[in-house]
Amino acid sequence: MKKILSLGVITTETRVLLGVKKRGFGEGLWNGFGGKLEEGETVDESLVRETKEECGVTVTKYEKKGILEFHYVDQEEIFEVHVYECTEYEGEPVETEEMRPEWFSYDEIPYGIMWADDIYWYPLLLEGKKFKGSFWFDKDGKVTKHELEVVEKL
Ligand code: 8OG
Repeated sequence: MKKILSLGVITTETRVLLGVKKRGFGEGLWNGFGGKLEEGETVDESLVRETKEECGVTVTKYEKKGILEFHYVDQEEIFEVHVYECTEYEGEPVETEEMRPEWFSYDEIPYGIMWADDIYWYPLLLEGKKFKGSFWFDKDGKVTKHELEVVEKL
């Protein structure tokens, strides 16, 4: 079984907006904004809703840049995460119950406190590339195997 999730990275020319997750899956890690799809929802709709819930802004311009599959040892379900770059939004980022947002310049992205796959694909996203990949994690969240390719279209 596959579970589809959205993940949006808000970017400017020099910085990315990340949020540190305050609870639940991935607690303590910096990540983009997004999550599961509610019933009847499209991936785009989930991206917009989750981003608003997690950091208070409404993304108004976004493009799908990647599709990543995550395989975890202790979960039967494969997570299929649709990664978006969001370049315009309305509102100001605020801390919510779920996340605390902060801007990072491209050369200060805190990969050491992010999901272990992120260091592989953020650089592609920030270079404007599109990509597809799969990552396998061990029980400690380390990447044991991965496949990643740049694609013309998704
Ligand atoms: O609804 P919830 O906040 O639990 O959604 C999890 C978010 O985290 C969603 O945006 C997808 C994203 N996510 C995973 N796994 C991974 C991962 O291995 N790496 C990264 N960067 N994001 C992930 O669910």
